[in-house]
This record gives sequence, C-alpha cells and structure tokens, in this order.
Amino acid sequence: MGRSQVSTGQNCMALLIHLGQSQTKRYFHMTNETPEQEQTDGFNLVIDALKLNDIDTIYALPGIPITDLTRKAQAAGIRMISFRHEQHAGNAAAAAGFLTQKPGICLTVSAPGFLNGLTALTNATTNCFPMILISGSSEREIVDLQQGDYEEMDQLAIAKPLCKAAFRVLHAEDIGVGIARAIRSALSGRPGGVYLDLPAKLFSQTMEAEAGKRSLIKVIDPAPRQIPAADAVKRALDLLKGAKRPLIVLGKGAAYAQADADIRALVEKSGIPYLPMSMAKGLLPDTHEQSAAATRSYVLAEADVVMLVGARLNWLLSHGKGKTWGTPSSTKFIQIDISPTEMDSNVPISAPLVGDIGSCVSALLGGIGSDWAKPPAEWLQAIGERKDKNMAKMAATLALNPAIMNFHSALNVVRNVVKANPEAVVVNEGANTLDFTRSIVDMYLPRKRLDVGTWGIMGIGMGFAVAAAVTTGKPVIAIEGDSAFGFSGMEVETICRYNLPICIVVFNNNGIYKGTDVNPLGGDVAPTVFVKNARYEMMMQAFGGVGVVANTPAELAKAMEEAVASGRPTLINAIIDETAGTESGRITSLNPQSAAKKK
Ligand code: OXT
Ligand code: ADP
Ligand code: MG
Repeated sequence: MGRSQVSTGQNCMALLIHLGQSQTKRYFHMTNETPEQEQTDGFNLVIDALKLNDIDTIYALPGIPITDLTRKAQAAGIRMISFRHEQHAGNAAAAAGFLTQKPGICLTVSAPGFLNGLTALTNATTNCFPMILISGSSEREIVDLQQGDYEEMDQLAIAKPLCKAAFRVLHAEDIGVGIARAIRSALSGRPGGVYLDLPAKLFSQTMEAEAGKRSLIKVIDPAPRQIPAADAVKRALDLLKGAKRPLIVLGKGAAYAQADADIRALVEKSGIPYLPMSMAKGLLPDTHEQSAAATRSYVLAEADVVMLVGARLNWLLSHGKGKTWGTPSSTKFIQIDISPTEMDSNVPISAPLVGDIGSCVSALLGGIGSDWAKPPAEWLQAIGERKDKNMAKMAATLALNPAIMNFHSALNVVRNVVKANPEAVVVNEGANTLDFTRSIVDMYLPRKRLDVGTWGIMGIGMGFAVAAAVTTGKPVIAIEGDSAFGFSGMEVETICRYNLPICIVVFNNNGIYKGTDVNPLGGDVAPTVFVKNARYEMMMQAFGGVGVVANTPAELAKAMEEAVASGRPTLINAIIDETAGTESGRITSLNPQSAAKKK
C-alpha cells in the first residue's frame, strides 16, 4: 500500500467514525477493499517491528500518547519495565545495550518525558552504549506552527545534536524502516544513542495487515565486523616488538566487544602488563599477575609503547600527555578502535588499528607466535615490586577496624562479598564511594562493573541496577554514595515492584564528599551537607523490601550476605565516618580553585 493510500484510508476511517458502524461495508466497497481484509495499526507495527528484531524488553514510563503502546507491547510478550522517572528508564536501556549488544529501548511520553530521557540518551552516546529513545510526540502541524499543542515541542530538532542519529516516522508503512534505521544506527560502527520520534497520530493509522507485515525489516548483521588492514596490523606488531616498556590499556569498548577469550589470550601470550579502565575491570580477573592496576601512575608515566584497546585518550587518561605520562612524554601509541576519527584526537597515534576489537585482537594474535619475545624482565620486575608494595599497603589499610566505619573498612566487606559472588554485577556511583570502590573491590568476570563512565555522571545507579538484574538474572550490588543514590532513589519502588535481586548499599557520610562542611554565616547548612543520620533503609521498607542499618563491618557483611543469598530487594544504610572523604574523591585537582593553584 502506498503512502497516499494510507492517508486515503485514514480519511475514510475518520469518515467511518463519523458515519457509524453501518457504513463499514460501503467504505470497503468504495476503496475496492474487501471487509475481510485484516487491518493493522501503528501500535501493532511498532511492536511487531521490535519483536522481529529480537527486542524482548522495554524500559518505559507510560502516559499520553504511549500508554496503550506499553499495554499492547506487554500483552504481546515484550517485558515492560515501568519506571518512576524517565531518566532511569533511559539509563536502564543504556546499560542493557552495553551488556547485551542489543540496543536498549526506552519509551517515553512527549516533551517533558522526552527531555527526562534525553540525559540518559546523551550519556549513552558519550559512553558508546547502544540505545534507542522512542518518544511519542504531539501533532506536527500544530508543533511547527507553534499553536500550543499538548506537550508541544520539536523533539527531533532538540535530540539531533545530542545523540548519534535521530529519525521521525510519519506513516505507518514506514515504521519498519524507522525501527531498522534506529537499530542499525545504534549498533553499527561506534555504538551510541538514537532518537526515534513517533507522533501520536501514527499509532492509530491503519493499513492492510499483510502489507504491514511486508513493510517490516529484520536487520541483518547490524554491527558488521570491520577487519583491520594487514599493513596496519603489521605496523602495530612491529611497534610492540620494539617496545622496552609496553603496556596494554583495556577500556569499556573492549568489555562491550565481547571478545573476552581473545583479549585474554593476547595479554597472556604477549606477556604485556595491562591496565583496565574502570568498566574494563574483570575482563581479566583483577587478581591476574599481569594487571598493573595497583601501580597505575607508574606504568602510565614509564611505558614507552601503549596499546589502547577500546579506550579513548580523554580526561580519564589525561589526554595522553602531561605529567601523568612522564615529562616530556615520549610515549608511542597503538590504538584499536572502530572509529577512525578517534585517532590523533589528543596526541599522535603511531599505529592506528581501525576495526572491531574482536577482529583486531585476533589479527594481532595471529602475529604472536612461539618466537614472540616477552617484555624485558626489568620492566616486569619494576612493576611487580611497586605493585606488591601498593597492595601490601592497601591490605594493611583494609585490615584496620576503626571505631567508626570508613570507606576502607566498609569496602573490605564489599570486596569479600564480590569475591564470593563473582557473577554479581557491581553498580557504582558517588565520588569517594566511587573511587575507593574502583580500587578496592576486585572484579573477576567481564562486564560485571557498571559505573559513572565518561561523564562521571551521578544518577545512573538504580537504572543500571535494574537493567543488570533484568538482563543477567544475577545478583546486583549497587555501591552508592548518599548523594549519588538520591538522584535515582525513588526507583527502589520499581526494584520492589519487579522483585529484583538488587542489594543497594548507601555509603551514608551525611553529604556530598563528606558531612562536615559548615556555612560560615550560620543559618542554612552548607551546600554539600544533608540531613544527618538519614534513614535511607526506610525507603526500601516502605515498598516491602528489606531495609537494614549497618554500623560495623560485621553488620554490613551479614546484611550483604543475606541479601545476595535471598535475592530480595535490600537497602543497607552503611554509616560511614562523615569526616573520611575528600573533596571530589580522587579528582580534587579538577575543581577550579585547585586547578588554578596548580598553574
Ligand atoms: O598508582 P597510584 O599511586 O596513582 O595509585 C592508584 C592505583 O595504583 C592504586 N590501586 C591499588 N592499590 C593497591 N591495590 C589495588 N588493588 C589497587 N588498585 C588501584 O590506587 C590508586 C587509585 O587507583 P585508580 O582509581 O585506578 O587511579 P586514579 O589515579 O584515581 O585514576 C584516575 C581516574 C581519573 C581514571 C579515576 O580517578 C577515575 O576514574 N575517576 C572517575 C571520577 C569520577 O568520574 N567521579 C565522579 C564525578 S565527581 C563529581 O562530579 C560529583 N558530583 C557532581 C555531579 C555529577 N557528577 N553528576 C551530576 C548529574 N550532578 C552533579 C556529585 C553531586 S560526585 C557527586 C556526589 C558525591 O557525593 P556522594 O555522597 O555520592 O559520594 P561521597 O564522595 O562518597 O560522599
Ligand atoms: P574507557 O572510558 O573505558 O576508557 P571509552 O568509552 O573512552 O572507554 O572508549 C571506548 C572506545 O571503544 C570508543 O572509542 C569506541 O569507539 C570503541 N569501541 C566500542 N565498541 C567497539 C568495538 N566493538 N570495536 C572497536 N572499538 C569499539
Ligand atoms: Mg556522601
């Protein structure tokens, strides 16, 4: 059926509604259609298109104009996880995308719901996670003339600069194409967030069911392998062979790629020490003898050849230059990335290796034969010595049992619980709570750590936790600063409603960074300070989950072990010494005053 026929059909349908049921037969006669021809509509086409592409879950928040879509999708067998705020539905979709290599779907209402989801969409794009934000929208004709429609907003124009791609579907017969384009855009090349605008009128548009079915597209090979060029592989291998102090940096792109066995083989066969970026922890177990995580500053400053695998030279790696990299920096870089324009973004890349990580790593492995010389012993020994020293220091700190629980004594418990449950997914946000958890809690398996990512964004906690529980079915442990938790705390109701195996530990130090700031003028409390001794555990109790206060490591251990064993939604209010944190955790130097002093 052509586009003009749909609108003719639509007009006729409107006429029909006006004339009443008795006119139905005449309508079909007039349009040369038989009454027996089965019809479909926009609702069903959206659902069928998603199902055809193996989308089994939607993270949503219902309302006009998508309420019926959520009901119908659920009735059609798609799991509908309904949130309390769109940002968290969006974060869940993003995390689902990262964990499964299928675009996570977030579904929102128009203008305000769309905007609430947009932060998550942009964050997903920033982090290279595939997701699709589908929003209902108001009538185009009214929006474009700015005549004040219900929730009026030109959503497509707003989304466009903030995500990887944005599309709008105006006709039922184009739904299949719209969804196919969204899926392919989210997954191919560098993954990212895609916006799909579905105006309210689209859902009730009808078309002949058989033609509707034919209009749907099953996306074949949405993330095609990108094989690196042979000369690029040779260039990288030659550089690695000549290195005296080589280092591999694994980023979250490497975790996303699901090339776990080959990545491990490359590290082990090459014998090169490696440094995992935060969300790449566990790609190889953090206890691996080649891990240089415990001597990060040293290896970054001293390495002469660094091979980046799915990690960008952004702020988290000090842009590949400056003090972190030794002065003057003589480091040479090999970079494996699917995005060719990532090369030379901050410093020259001596050996760019453009392709998908699976293909690049397996090509490199092909060049590492029995004649491969492991890195010089002095380099490995120097790393080993520093690592041992730092780990011994860490062990001593963890063994302390201060009168008031602090980050270390609490995280020593978390570390042991994660060690005993390596399949659990750890979600982590905060400042001190984030930074201490990253270095203290070892990860043992790939894609088991989800955190604030490239933006250092607060608010991912509950959305990521829900997606982790839904997509993996494994226990989830969310280690949350008390400020961080506040951004998505209302989703504890969602967690209870779906009875998800999530154990939230709120590191309660009465505020942002710490709870001791004072307003010099008196009156209001300082901007970083919260209500003292807040009872976060009662939030979980309010919805039927388990809420516990932990004042000591023993209490924390008991509560966490019970939570993981029972799988019941649990919130542990872990009371942390309010003096223990530092301003902005490990990134104090980025605060303008500290940065100015440094200059
Ligand atoms: O080698 P060196 O000597 O350097 O030592 C390193 C390792 O070698 C060593 N290490 C080990 N030693 C021994 N054993 C082991 N196993 C081991 N492992 C490592 O330890 C050190 C440190 O290692 P690390 O961490 O790997 O290295 P380093 O140098 O820290 O790495 C640098 C970075 C930059 C890669 C790293 O620091 C990093 O990834 N940082 C991310 C930081 C980040 O993103 N922070 C979040 C943002 S902060 C701020 O913006 C906040 N806000 C504002 C806000 C935000 N963000 N978002 C929104 C929407 N609105 C507002 C807010 C509101 S944080 C925040 C809330 C904070 O309050 P909370 O109550 O939530 O939290 P608390 O602070 O707990 O109160
Ligand atoms: P981290 O924060 O862990 O350092 P980044 O998010 O900075 O990681 O970098 C991830 C990189 O991985 C991005 O540049 C992205 O293009 C790349 N990437 C993602 N998936 C793949 C893949 N399958 N193959 C190759 N590169 C990928
Ligand atoms: Mg705090």
